[in-house]
Amino acid sequence: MIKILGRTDSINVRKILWLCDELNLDYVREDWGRGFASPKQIEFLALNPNATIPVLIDGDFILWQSNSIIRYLANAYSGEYLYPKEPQQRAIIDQWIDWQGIELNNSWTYALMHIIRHSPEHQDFEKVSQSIEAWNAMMHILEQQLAKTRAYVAGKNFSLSDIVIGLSVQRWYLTPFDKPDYPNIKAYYALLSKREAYMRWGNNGQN
Ligand SMILES: N[C@@H](CCC(=O)N[C@@H](CS)C(=O)NCC(=O)O)C(=O)O
Repeated sequence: MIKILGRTDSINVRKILWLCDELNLDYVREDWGRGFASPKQIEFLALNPNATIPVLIDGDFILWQSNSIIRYLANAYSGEYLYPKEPQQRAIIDQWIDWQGIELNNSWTYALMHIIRHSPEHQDFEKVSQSIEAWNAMMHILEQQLAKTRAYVAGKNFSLSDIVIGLSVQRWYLTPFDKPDYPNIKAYYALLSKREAYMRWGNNGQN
């Protein structure tokens, strides 16, 4: 049985929950992280020395890093339609998954911590506006990509990259600041919203 450690209001946990629904996988989940059991406990650190959620436990196999976990689940549980083995198709999907985890995620951190989390360590207004500018610039890159595909991030088919980017689009819409009008992102959001699992874990009001 697959076990997922992490609270459901975490964007990185929801990547895994969404994928499990797409793959019809059964799992059990335990609440860990902010507001629940602390990932700094020794018991948790033995599973993930970073003290972050999510962690996946599959039998005696333990894995952390949300984007690695979704790749593993797609590989292990008949997810080839979401993560094709053909090298170039896979590389493009990986490119966008890594872009989400590195570039996009880094752009929003300061703004999110200020606007949504009200973090006392993120009160420098200059840095907030730089973060917003960087975040919108990243979303412009996504807008241009979606203008080319006219469907999903990596092409005409829904893939693993849409899980990480779809949740990120939801975060961008839900965080209040001035945003450019990006019609292709809007259409993408509407397209993803036709999926039951996105409505459950993505477009569900959670930032
Ligand atoms: N790159 C990591 C980031 C993990 C991460 O930062 N998780 C956040 C929640 S989204 C966390 O553990 N926060 C601390 C907490 O909830 O106690 C991943 O994708 O798994």
